Amino acid sequence: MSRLIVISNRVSAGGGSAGGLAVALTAALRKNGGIWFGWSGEQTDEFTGHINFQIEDGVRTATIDLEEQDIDEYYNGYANRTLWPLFHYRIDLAEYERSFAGGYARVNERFADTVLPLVEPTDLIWVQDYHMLPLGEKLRARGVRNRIGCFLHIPWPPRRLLMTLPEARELVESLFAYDVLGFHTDEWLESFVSFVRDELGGTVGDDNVAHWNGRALQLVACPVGIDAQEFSMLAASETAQQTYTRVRESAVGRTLMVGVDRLDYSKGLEERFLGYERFLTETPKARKEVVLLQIAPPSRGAVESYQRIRNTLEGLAGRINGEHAWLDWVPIRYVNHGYPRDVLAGVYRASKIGLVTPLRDGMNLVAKEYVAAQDPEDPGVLILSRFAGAAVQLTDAILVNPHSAEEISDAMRQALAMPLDERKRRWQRMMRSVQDEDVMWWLDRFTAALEGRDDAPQPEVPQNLVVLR
Ligand code: GDG
Repeated sequence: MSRLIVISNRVSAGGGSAGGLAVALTAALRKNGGIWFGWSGEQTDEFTGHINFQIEDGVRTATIDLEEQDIDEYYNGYANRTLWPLFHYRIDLAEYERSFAGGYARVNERFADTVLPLVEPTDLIWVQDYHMLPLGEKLRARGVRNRIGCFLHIPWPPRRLLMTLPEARELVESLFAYDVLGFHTDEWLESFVSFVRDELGGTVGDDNVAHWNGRALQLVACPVGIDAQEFSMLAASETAQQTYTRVRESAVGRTLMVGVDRLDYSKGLEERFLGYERFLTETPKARKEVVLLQIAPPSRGAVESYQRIRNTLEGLAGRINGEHAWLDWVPIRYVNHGYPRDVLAGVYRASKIGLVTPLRDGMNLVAKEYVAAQDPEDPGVLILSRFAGAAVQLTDAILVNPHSAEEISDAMRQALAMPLDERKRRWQRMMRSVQDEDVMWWLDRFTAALEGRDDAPQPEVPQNLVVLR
């Protein structure tokens, strides 16, 4: 394979504490050579285009600093106050400001200008996510003729929602500068197709190639996975085992339910707490037999909607605990900081119920990590939102509508009562999917499409997927 130039908002080369995605991209870059390019996360008084090169875990990284105005308008602005809410179907939270759109365009130009001298003619360029959607177009405008692909890690919104964005049309048109555009699921891909057909007047064939204005864009649905093997090993590590024992002991014989999510309104935490409250009210018998541990490291604290969700959750956890706690039992343990991955693996394994109930999620890797960390002889039950991309693959989870407190409450009762043989049967099927369609599988499929190879491994389609489509 040719050298890869990976471009993403932030660069996180390395294994260890980095997520599966970073591990996979690091592995690909180490194998094929190349560069991982992005924002350093640092602020500078004046943007100079200075690139800081480093070697991290055998991978060459190149980062740039951004000005305060860039960070406000591009990162906190267009990326996280406009596109993130809109693409998660939350037009009530989306803010449409021309200054944000301007900052987004400017930073993408800056990325294009600085990465340009690093690109060699045979390199494959792979842009990651919603921060950099117009980058392909900016690179083409600078004469880049390489194969360029883009993978979107979040959902693609339905056409009518996207139409609320003042720059919707030009944003979608700019995507035709890419050779390949990847989504996690067919649902997101179909929403994109609907926009191309009905708003741009383009065409999309059975081969999923979109045509518009003389350009051809290959669309692929390619669900990201985790490094399942690594995660199962983490779950067997000493730290994980110590954590397992500690967490189990602290639950004193009660069933532990766990949620691990960035503190984000898309993750459905408020609705999850309300579903749990409903369960506590409706199930007095089971009440003191369970504990909910919610780990929610804060993110994007500079954005007001994130400050609001944090306050709401604190209030809600306080109310539920105040109302239902007993002398020796507190129903919700709500933790606002992050833990190393091996600790998380131990927590997942100690929890007989995994709660992954986003209102909308491109994929959701926590669901897959929970499955990979289970004890095959006594696996836990995954309660999963129908609106996470992961629900297409993990059909043996208890699938719920996260907006319905009743469904969440019912699912909790069903999970608590589930016999061991059913838990094993469901887990084995989910584990097979997590292992077979892991992060390297995703990487191979996307890069095969980017290279224009037609030997890309195809997804295994479970029988019941037909219904979901
Ligand atoms: C986006 C899309 C898509 C969480 N808490 C801690 C911690 N985490 C790790 C998890 C997991 C990752 O963060 C979160 O990944 P998700 O997939 O659940 O969600 P997003 O961050 O929203 O990611 C999503 C993903 O991109 C990939 O394409 O699946 O749909 O929204 O790996 O374990 N990690 C550590 N400590 C924590 O406390 N170390």
